[in-house]
Amino acid sequence: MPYIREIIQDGHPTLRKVAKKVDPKEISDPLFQQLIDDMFETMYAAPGVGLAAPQVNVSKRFFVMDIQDDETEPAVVINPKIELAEEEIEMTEGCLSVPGYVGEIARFNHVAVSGLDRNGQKIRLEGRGLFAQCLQHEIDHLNGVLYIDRAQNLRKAETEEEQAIADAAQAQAY
Ligand code: GNR
Ligand code: NI
Repeated sequence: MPYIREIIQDGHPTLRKVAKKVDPKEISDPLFQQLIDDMFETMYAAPGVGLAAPQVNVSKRFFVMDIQDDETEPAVVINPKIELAEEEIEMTEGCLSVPGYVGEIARFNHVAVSGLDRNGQKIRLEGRGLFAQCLQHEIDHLNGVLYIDRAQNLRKAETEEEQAIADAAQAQAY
């Protein structure tokens, strides 16, 4: 059964490490599969729209994501690589490892990412808006980067809209 893991917060050294590539042979390991299930459980409970392995104190290059709209499915991306990034814009962002805060950050509005899925098969995800933003945010985590490093006007979430973004899962309502 999946269980909720502890999400580590800004200040924890694991969040600042460059995470290690996953050996494709490890993907079929039941412990790795359990970790993926636990990360989904943890992300949905938070709630959040994405969760990178370093946030549960596992310094490996993969993340789970579910922006919960009609066009996209939950995804696991292992050893992700950005293949396309275009149309830089400013977006409002939050992070489960920096609870209660939001800030503005420059992101690409359209990205494509390749990697492996939980069966070790090659995948390519492409999307816009929150989907693209989330992909970039999760890949930043794998490189030891938090959005607060680059954010403008970092502030405590105060308006309902800001709180929804800080409480993440509701972010797609915008
Ligand atoms: O749940 C999340 N919501 C969110 C909203 C705007 C921009 C980025 C995100 S990612 C965040 C979950 C998280 O911290 N993932 O690493
Ligand atoms: Ni985050």
